[in-house]
Amino acid sequence: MSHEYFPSIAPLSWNPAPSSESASHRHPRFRFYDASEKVEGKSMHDHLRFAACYWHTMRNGLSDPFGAATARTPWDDQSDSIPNAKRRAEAFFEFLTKCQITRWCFHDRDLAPEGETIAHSERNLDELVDHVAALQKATNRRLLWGTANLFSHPRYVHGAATSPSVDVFLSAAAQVRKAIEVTHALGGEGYVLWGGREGYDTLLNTDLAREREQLARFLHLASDYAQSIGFRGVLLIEPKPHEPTTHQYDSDSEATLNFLREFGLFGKFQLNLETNHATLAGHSMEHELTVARAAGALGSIDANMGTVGLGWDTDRFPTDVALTTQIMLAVLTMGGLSHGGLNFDAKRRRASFEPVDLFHSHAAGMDAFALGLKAAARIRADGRVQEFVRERYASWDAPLGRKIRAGELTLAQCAQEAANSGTVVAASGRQELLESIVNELLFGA
Ligand code: XLS
Ligand code: NI
Ligand code: NI
Repeated sequence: MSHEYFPSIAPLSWNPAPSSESASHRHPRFRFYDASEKVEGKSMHDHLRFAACYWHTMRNGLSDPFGAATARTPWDDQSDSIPNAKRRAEAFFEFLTKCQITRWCFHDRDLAPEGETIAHSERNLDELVDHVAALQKATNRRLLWGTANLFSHPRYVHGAATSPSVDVFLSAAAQVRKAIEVTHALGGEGYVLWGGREGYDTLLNTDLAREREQLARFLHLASDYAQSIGFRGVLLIEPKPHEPTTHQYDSDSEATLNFLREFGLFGKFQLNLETNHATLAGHSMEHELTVARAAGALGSIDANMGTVGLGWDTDRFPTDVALTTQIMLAVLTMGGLSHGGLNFDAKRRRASFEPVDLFHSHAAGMDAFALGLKAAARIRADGRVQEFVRERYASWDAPLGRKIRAGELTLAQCAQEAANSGTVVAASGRQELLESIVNELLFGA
């Protein structure tokens, strides 16, 4: 890379000293993320497995439904040309390197412009894939996951796999076949399917049962294809309850896992969970993570957060330490993200439009996760919360509880035991005390 795209930005480093620079002059840096620092015997870098996404970082002009794009992107002439697409990729890999982000994610159409025909689109993509393969190698970055954009083009207006028209299903199949192939070629650790328009707006025009079957067929085809080309990465589904459709079929962890079970897909796919999708579904992120973990299906995380009071996917950078603590607690409890990562599926606010804000925003998210990781490790080392949970269920580990769990008692025998044991005494759940212990471990020191 001869040309420098962010000449005024020095590579970010860890500098824990409080800054005397005013916020308007401050250079991006990390106050809490020290890639090499060990937590529970493993480096922060290896715990957190950060990734940046190509779509928000390079392709989001920050327009909103009421106003035009504001992002300043001097490297981008806004054309659909291949040279412009290549420049963007070069700027992106410089950004990743300076920001100490080792991994990245993309949609096929973020990277290369769609052509007139499928063959033309594939040629465009191949040209860009060759280019980013060289950039990956030169900068020592890795692909966390790839995906296909099956929601922007007007042909997908009624859905992709769940379209009422076979020809749309076929277009989507062509796109996913190619996207899996290039993800494999780039050494991707995973491949994501987010059902952007796999849902409906009104049942007056929709055969729901048929559409769910179509989606299942599509997922079988994708999984079979990935196998057939020797793709060893993990296939991931990203639940979201709505937006853009009113009802999306893979609405949350539980619904998606049940969908997989119903159609013989369980075990073939894991979940990629996104905080703002969890909250749109009316859940906390820790609920979604825990449901997936209980099924052994937590694959990867799209790290962002919503905005209280705004009922849409605002994709803010995750700067809330209470949130990052809960996420890292789930990750540590699981024993780490083996093939997944923390992908910043996040965008700067429309008013943070300078190139340097790309660095500030990612650094803010990385620092929040560094703090969350350490806080989660403190909660685990302290042990009071986990001990409380263990004790709360202790009767299930005593002989009678074990027998019931093993299916050795009938309902009538349970009733007899109840009669023998007399009055039931309930114990307090102590929620507020536990919340206070967590606060003590977050902020006490
Ligand atoms: C949109 C989704 C999308 C997926 C990839 O809400 O989060 O960005 O992560 O298609
Ligand atoms: Ni996402
Ligand atoms: Ni999203």
